[in-house]
Amino acid sequence: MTLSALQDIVHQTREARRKQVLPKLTPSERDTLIKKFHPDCREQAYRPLKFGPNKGQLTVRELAALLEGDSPVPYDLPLDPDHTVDVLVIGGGGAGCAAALHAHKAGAKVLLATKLRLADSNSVMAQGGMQIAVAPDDSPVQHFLDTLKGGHFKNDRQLLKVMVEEGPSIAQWLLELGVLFDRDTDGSLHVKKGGGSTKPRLVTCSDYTGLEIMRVLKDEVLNRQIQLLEFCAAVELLTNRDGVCTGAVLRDLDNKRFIVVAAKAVILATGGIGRLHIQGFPTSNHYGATGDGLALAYRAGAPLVHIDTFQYHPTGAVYPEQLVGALVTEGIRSEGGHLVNARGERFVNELDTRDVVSSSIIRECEEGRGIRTPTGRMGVWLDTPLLELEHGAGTLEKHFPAMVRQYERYGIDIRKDPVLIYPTLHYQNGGVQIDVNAETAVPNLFVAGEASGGLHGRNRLMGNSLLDLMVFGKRAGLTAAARAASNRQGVLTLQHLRRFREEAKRYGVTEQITSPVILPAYTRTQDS
Ligand code: MEZ
Repeated sequence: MTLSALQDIVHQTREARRKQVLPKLTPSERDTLIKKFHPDCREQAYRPLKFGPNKGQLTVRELAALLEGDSPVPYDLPLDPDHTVDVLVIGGGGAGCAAALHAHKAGAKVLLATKLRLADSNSVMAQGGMQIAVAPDDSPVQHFLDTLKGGHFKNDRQLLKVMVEEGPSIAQWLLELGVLFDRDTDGSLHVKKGGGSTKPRLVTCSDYTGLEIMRVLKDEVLNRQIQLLEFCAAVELLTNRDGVCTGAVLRDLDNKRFIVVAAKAVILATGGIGRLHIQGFPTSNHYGATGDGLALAYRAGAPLVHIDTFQYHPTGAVYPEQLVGALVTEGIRSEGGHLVNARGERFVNELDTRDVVSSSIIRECEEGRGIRTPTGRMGVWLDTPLLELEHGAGTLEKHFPAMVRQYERYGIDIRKDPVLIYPTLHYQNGGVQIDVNAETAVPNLFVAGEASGGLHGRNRLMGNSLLDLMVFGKRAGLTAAARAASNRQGVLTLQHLRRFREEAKRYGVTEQITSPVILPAYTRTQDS
């Protein structure tokens, strides 16, 4: 059957579906669904870590290999610093920029190193908004409760309290810097409702919220002339003899040489892990999302949390082939878009939490109610034309201009035809354990943004990531600057690496990958 013949069922069933009210799943139905169909629950995808701070804990095989991998840095590398700074920020996305800006404003000498270009990150690709309790009938307490429920009550409550309480001041900061959030006709910030939330709480910039925020933050980093090293990937941390972080070794990707940075505090803001393609999943993440900071922190002795849970965003594009894995924002479902199976039926409350919605889509496909794409993948429909019917012609162009264009390039008009989607690897729910100031168990080593863990529990709510990285980027930047002001530069050693290598040997781990991997294998040329 042609794609357009398959699409007919969506058009034919639209009117009837509009009237339908879907019953809510009970907590036990939700649990059963997740256990049966969520990729986190596939036992064969996991193995225990053989050594290191999380020894014995289960994680996916791809992450286990990364964490147990060996450093590319030789133990006898001369450690004469090429740069000496107060605060070294590693990562040029939202968390890295926020950290660098706040540390710099507090008076620290800051170096921001990033393995691609400034702003090449998942932050720039965030589409559907940022959760902040700014609406008059909303509150940080309500935001706290929604997030806790969404995270299956496994969230670190101290981190969560800080995030929701500081949200409104972050919105104010971004507005002052010049971020153009969407407004209602009375001038107040427009808010949208995301999955798992009881109130509309997403502040947005159409469907390119992250791009707009990063436009401003990137500009700010450049305008303040913060020292910047692009195409320099962090490959190892440096510590003193007591295990305190004292700097990092970078790899200059252009000149293929190591760069040694001495720093009184280091902030890892290296983002996510999607490009490890856990369980073979396509990803919505940018090419640099290879979990580098996790490996570095682990080798230096920092424990990770929630390393067995990942977020598969329900609506990744699954057709056309060029878009496979790309994010189709939850904003479409926030505005009423239906998920529809091959029989023309809705099968889940589209605004349930992502783990529930993704599990339902996988169930439909595994139980024979999915649609085979022309390139042989499975998916279900997202009824985008419904938004034109519900909210008026022009809605998609007005609220989702990026998506309209993204599909137009491949001859698909989402105003007229539904699109095929399937869950895509989107986010690591866990990461390096931090305290409320974003500091890890390794003194003077901070982690902010997606590389950190605990805040989101076992399932992040839409829009909480952009807020997370602003709040903890700021806290990391300010605390690191204060630490730098009161500390001397510590000696640079690779002793933690020697210990790590000895431990690997003791536990018989000899077949190690080189870690971090820096870029996915399919992007590497022979000489890189
Ligand atoms: O926070 C997210 O992951 C997000 C806003 C994604 C989206 O669907 O747009």
